[in-house]
Amino acid sequence: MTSVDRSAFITGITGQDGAYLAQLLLAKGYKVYGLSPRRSNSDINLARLEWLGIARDVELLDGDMTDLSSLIRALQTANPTEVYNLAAQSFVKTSWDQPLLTGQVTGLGAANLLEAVRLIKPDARFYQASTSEMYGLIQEPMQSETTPFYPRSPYAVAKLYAHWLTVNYRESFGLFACSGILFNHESPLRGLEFVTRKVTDGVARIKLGLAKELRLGNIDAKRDWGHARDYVEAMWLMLQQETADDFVIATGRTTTVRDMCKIAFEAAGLAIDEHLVIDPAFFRPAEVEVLLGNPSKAHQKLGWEATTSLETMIREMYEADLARLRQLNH
Ligand code: NAP
Ligand code: F7E
Repeated sequence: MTSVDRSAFITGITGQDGAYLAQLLLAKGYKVYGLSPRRSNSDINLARLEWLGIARDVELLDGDMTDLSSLIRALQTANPTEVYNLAAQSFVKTSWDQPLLTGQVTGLGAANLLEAVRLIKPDARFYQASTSEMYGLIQEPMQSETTPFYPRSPYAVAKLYAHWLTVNYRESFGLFACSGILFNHESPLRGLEFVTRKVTDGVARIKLGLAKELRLGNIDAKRDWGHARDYVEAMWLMLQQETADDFVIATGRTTTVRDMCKIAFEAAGLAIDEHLVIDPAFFRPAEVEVLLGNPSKAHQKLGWEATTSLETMIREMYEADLARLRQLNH
């Protein structure tokens, strides 16, 4: 198949991963379609695609993960060779406040899309955005594809449903359906509510005299953080294999929120103790205390490994926030 024959349909194309994945696939010569749910502020919604300079290079198709008929129509129009399901209500804390919406978009939304693929384009290769949150209350110190799951939030429960449904459609209907169990990955395009971006944006504000303090919740939590640009490459690699399979994508290093913060404060030349405030409002009803992924299978079978250190990534995010805030406040 030549590159011009290859086309991709991405749900969640306006999100962090969707934007980087669209950029990667365009560079490989794909025709890229994206699902676009109705929003009142479509200009703001395209901000990530604009930031990467590709907003005009992708074709957006109206539709919503909760509306099966819209997914069927979008697939009929796109007729893609690859389908990437990245759409979700993806903020864990919100999932306790909106558990039903999270279930409908993040869980049943994946069922809608799998059904649409099965009906309209069963030979398309399918990628499901699964998550390390499914390990939750960890059952092994280092989590791999064989580690049992123990979800700790409505988000993780919804993702577990979508994960097993992906496996089930592969086994039941022979779909080329893969699940990438991705550990946390970040970038300057990360939503402001997630902890890394909240920290780099907050530190940049303090540096510019726009804020005095940074308020966080559980800074003892540990995460295995990588860069989104590296992780979308793994999504694509999974769909290029001879057989469909599931893969853990991680760095193999875990760091506390506190130590991640220190990197950002050091980049700004600021003293963390003078600005960091612990605020119980940011604690969660149930916490995932520690995550550490084992990416050996992805390394062996996909030839994939993370290339960006946490230090490099946090500095990149801090510099991007500093530049953005300087421009906004000029
Ligand atoms: P994100 O920035 O929150 O993007 C989520 C995307 O889903 C947005 O484009 C959003 O559209 C779209 N969406 C939300 N509700 C929708 C609906 N009802 N119908 C259609 N689209 C809808 O998430 P991300 O960080 O890029 O993550 C991508 C995927 O990977 C998500 O499924 C996430 O759960 C999963 N994941 C992420 C990580 C991570 O560390 N980033 C790790 C593991 C798995 P709007 O912009 O219009 O709201
Ligand atoms: O929290 C702690 C918080 O919101 C990380 C999503 O992409 O990755 C993400 O989920 C940790 C948690 O990401 C604050 O309690 C402390 O322990 O950045 P986060 P997450 O919950 O790990 C997974 C893999 C996904 O799949 C999700 O979609 O940081 N933390 N203080 C805080 N977190 C936030 N957001 N804000 C704080 O003030």
